[in-house]
Amino acid sequence: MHNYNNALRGGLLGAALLTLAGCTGPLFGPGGFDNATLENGAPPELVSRFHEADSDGDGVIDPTEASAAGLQGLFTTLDEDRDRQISEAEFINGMQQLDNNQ
Ligand SMILES: [Ca+2]
Ligand SMILES: [Ca+2]
Repeated sequence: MHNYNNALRGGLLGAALLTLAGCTGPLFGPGGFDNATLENGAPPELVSRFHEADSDGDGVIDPTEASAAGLQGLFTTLDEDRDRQISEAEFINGMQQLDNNQ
């Protein structure tokens, strides 16, 4: 019953990968971060800058919105998971890191 063993190994590997992903996912994944909690701990000026840049209000800054807000130069820096959208968590964490580095 080789097939059974292979399936078992695949399942264990998948579980291990899920566990690894779970360690970093909540920081970056959409929905992994509760926005209300995030905004409570975030500097209000960054929260309002995010909402100004997110002109269609879908909760992420896309490349078009980033250009309109003058953020195109920061886009790849802020887009940590490279999904071509800047989530609120990415924006706030990224901008805070940029401020700390100045
Ligand atoms: Ca948007
Ligand atoms: Ca992203």
